[in-house]
Amino acid sequence: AFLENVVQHPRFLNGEYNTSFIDTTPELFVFPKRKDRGTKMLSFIGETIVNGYPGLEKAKKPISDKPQVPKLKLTEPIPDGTKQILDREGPEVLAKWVKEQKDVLLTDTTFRDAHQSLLATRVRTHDLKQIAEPTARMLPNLFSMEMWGGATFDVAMRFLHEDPWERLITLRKQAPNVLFQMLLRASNAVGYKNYPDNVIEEFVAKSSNAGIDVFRIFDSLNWVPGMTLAIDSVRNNNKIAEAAMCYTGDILDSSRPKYDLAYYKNLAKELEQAGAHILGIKDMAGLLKPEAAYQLISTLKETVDIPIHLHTHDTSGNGLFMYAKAIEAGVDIVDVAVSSMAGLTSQPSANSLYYALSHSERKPNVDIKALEQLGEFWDGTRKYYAGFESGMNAPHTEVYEHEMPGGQYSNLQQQAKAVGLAARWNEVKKMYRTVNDMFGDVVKVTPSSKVVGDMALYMVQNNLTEEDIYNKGESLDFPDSVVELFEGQLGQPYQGFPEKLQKIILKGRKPIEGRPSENMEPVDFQEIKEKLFKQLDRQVTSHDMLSYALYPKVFTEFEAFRNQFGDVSVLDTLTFFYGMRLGEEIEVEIEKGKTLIVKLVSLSKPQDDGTRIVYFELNGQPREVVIKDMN
Ligand code: 3PY
Ligand code: ZN
Repeated sequence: AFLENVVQHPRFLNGEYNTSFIDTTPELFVFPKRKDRGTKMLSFIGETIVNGYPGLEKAKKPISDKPQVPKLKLTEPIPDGTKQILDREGPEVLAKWVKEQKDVLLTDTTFRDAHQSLLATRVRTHDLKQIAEPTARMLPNLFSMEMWGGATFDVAMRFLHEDPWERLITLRKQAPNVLFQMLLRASNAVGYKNYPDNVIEEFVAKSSNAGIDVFRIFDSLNWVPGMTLAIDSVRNNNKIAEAAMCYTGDILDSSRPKYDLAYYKNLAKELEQAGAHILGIKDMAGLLKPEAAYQLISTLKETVDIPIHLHTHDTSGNGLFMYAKAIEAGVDIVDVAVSSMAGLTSQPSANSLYYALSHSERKPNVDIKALEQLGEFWDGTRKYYAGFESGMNAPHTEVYEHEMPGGQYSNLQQQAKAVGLAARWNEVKKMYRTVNDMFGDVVKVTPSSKVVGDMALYMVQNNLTEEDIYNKGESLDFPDSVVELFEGQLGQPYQGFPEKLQKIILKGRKPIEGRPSENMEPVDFQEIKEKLFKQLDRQVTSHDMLSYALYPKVFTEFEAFRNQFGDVSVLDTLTFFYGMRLGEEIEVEIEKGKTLIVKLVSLSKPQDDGTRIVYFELNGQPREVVIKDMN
């Protein structure tokens, strides 16, 4: 067992050991306890049957056909792609290669932003891994697949009870040919606040090891000093630093000159100088209009030497028209999603773009039949997640007014519901814009967008108008996130904070002006390791340490959950969300070659103590679990 621990240890596998490895790695001597995976799993299924999945309306388990996975010859080698260029030649050569391509290149966001924006980030690894290899085989000419980052890290642990690192490693094995891309919130990593510098460095290093090749780095206030450390870290790992500027406002609206063409031109130059291999334009709300896109891209192509990668959300319905103009102006790469996961708050459809550009010089090199087959798979898979749909079912031009990012719309709606403001959602949206203007017209993207949302909810909930804030702000208790923003804890907005409001919000506290992380102690990973080792009573990996450093509470709860229910990522998605029907039998592959057969036999009425007994058969043997009925 000791030897087994050694050879399976992540540090051993990563080659990060030296002669003191055995001495300094106490977890090698911890041998796994016999755990009854079957019982843990039945407890989880029983819990879901009795109490439902938190956040989903309790409903009968839907009957659904298995989504069609395209049939492919899996014995043939997976064709080489951009990943091989990077690995062989490095990021500079890759960037040069991108610029030389005549056809527009594509990033497929289906595995990340598309479901973050349409389905509250809830798509599980179980489904992603059905289609990762087919995607790699069928779309080997993609520039990249966006896999990770943004909200996936947090949501994976918090709601899906699965390890985001395991997801990345699993998918990487299945798609070895296309660059994997992630969204990195610069000094906020994959969280909502600034972290110490060594957390960012360590996070980038380990994400690179685990499979990320392209890091799209942005700062939620477009503040370059907040981005340089992340850019440097990516470069140090020989990966691709895509430094992104977040697009807000409208460069062609002369009544709103703050974010004009000159602003983006300067920013682009600064990012190139800061070491970007690629310039990203992150149109997180989908505000970039077609003619503005043409002018922006034409100007930037003359301003910087690095390739330009454009990201948008199709909320307004103008996404493809905008892309057409950007492509005409020479943009190198655009973000799209597979048809059935595209449109509305997600990215424009790859399939539609293919047809829109047929007979054009820049037609993407992509197999439309493959896209259609992948679309079929996703059409079926999306149905599993119907409970997380936002209800938006037509293009939504209001976005030009409220400017809410695609990924925030349904989230803020949920937040509003949770505080009893469901019926006042329209007011919240209007207030969101009012708050933007009060804050001095700020860039709104995670986490700054969350602050604007928090303030809007706060004002609607307390029936406060803009005047109220100025007149009686002294006596108001503002949300923490708002105070922190005005303190400079997320960095500095372009042209500074509005002074009058800042005074009201800070109530005499002094704001900081430098990088928030400058004054932070580095995280002591050794200390975390020892702490977790005691707490978890198992091997602690560098991934565990990072998850903890970023999300201590979420990680701790995730571990407690896993202790109680085991690894629930092995369950199929409908069972995970809805439990089982009476008499139903399912197969669960708990590890390669080891399958459990679970049958739900019956369910007792609530007993005097409020519990119910759920009767199963596990591999033909009767088993029961007792679950407290919370309804
Ligand atoms: C995120 O940071 O999660 C985003 O997707 C921002 O648009
Ligand atoms: Zn996005």
